[in-house]
Amino acid sequence: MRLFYALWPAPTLATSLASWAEQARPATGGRIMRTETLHLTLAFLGNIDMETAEELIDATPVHRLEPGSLTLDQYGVFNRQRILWAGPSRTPDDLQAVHDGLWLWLSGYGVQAPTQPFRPHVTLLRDIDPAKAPEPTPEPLIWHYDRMVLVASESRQDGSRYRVVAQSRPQPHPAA
Ligand code: 2AM
Repeated sequence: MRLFYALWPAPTLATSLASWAEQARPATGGRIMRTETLHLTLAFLGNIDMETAEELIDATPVHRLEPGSLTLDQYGVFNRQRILWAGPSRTPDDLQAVHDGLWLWLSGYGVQAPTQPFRPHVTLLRDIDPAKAPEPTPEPLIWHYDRMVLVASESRQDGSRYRVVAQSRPQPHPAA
């Protein structure tokens, strides 16, 4: 099973992110991501054997994620992957700690942490022309998160399909 952990935006935030994608697209071109599956990856696990996958599906609902907030205030481009994304211009310490704590927890399941640094982002468009500068950034979006989801990614002819297979226990949010 190809798995990843992600923050999954509430529908209103996902709609705002979709409008960021629409605003950028005239300049960059590219394929727009489906609003219902926009997400911010915390940990990409890759292919996981069924036994470990089932352990993670069982353990995720009892995992507590420290709630926090982040501000999406910039467009970014991954040139090589030809991706346009939305993300924070500075990774909040709280979110970095969530990422680091998650990988520590995953190491107990034998899943190896990546060597590259955490670059929090929500992919909005794929197959863009990376040479084309995005439009001016829209109004920043504040994201209050209180849980993470475990997602199975299935390759299809028409791209990847994502299925949420578990979520961590929602935590009371300090901003509420
Ligand atoms: P992307 O949107 O930048 O491509 C499912 O594929 C999710 O996992 C996507 O958010 C994707 O990021 C991310 N992902 C895919 N392969 C990855 C890798 N090797 N390292 C980190 N994240 C990856």
